[in-house]
Amino acid sequence: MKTTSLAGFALTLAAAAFTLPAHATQMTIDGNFADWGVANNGTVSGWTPGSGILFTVDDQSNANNGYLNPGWGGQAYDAEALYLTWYTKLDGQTYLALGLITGHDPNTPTGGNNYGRGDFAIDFGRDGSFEFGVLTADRSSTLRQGDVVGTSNADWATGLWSAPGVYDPAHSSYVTKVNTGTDVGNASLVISSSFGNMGTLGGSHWFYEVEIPVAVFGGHWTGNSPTESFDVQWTMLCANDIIIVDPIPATVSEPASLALVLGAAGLACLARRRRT
Ligand SMILES: [Ca+2]
Ligand SMILES: [Ca+2]
Ligand SMILES: [Ca+2]
Ligand SMILES: [Ca+2]
Repeated sequence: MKTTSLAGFALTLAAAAFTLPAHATQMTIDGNFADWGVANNGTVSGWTPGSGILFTVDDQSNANNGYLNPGWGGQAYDAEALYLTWYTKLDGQTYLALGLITGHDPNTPTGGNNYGRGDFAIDFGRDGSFEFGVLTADRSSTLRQGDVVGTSNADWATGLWSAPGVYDPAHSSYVTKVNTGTDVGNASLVISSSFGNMGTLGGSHWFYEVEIPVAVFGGHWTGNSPTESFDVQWTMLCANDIIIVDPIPATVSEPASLALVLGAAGLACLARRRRT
């Protein structure tokens, strides 16, 4: 979901590296984001990760009656930043790593007007159909935190909104957590304790750090690289705010020669046009 930026309340940075380096930095899955190049130093630039990491930043606050997108809730339901990279380890296995910063307390119970944390949702082909979920909590007796689950959209719970600002839980298509599906493997997942001083808008924050062996993706990923474009998104169980990392097609499928011809400026134009 591309967030509309309203001056004075929302800070939106949407940026992506155009290529991942041949040897992207390997992450340590420990709940610490220093290895991503991210810093809670009270500045806007603290959100920006190291080179070779794809990312979206959408830091909001309680301003504007706490409107996020597509719902409300302010800082307590703010999905703030999502980071993505992949790398091949010495064991020859390639891993997809995700980093999420949110103002949503992972321990928020679901009940009354409160909604707990959701799962990471992966859409290969960027066609609105989510092929995999990475579970951030136990969802059934067999689908447990850290599991990677093969899904269709019918396997997912959905949020409270049918469109931005439209409360209609019966018709929401915003996927939130995995109810059912096929356990295809295990990710590493660590959720940090709370921290402050992230960006300039204040509030408490938490960091989710995830590493997924890409072998679980089957034909969607061959060797060191994905075979098709994909999106990763995260939200909480109400889907008040949704954050998406959207690797542009050039990142994963454009021939190197074409990328060289177009250059960074050309790719930026493609990215803008696709988002309109
Ligand atoms: Ca780390
Ligand atoms: Ca946000
Ligand atoms: Ca925020
Ligand atoms: Ca798909």
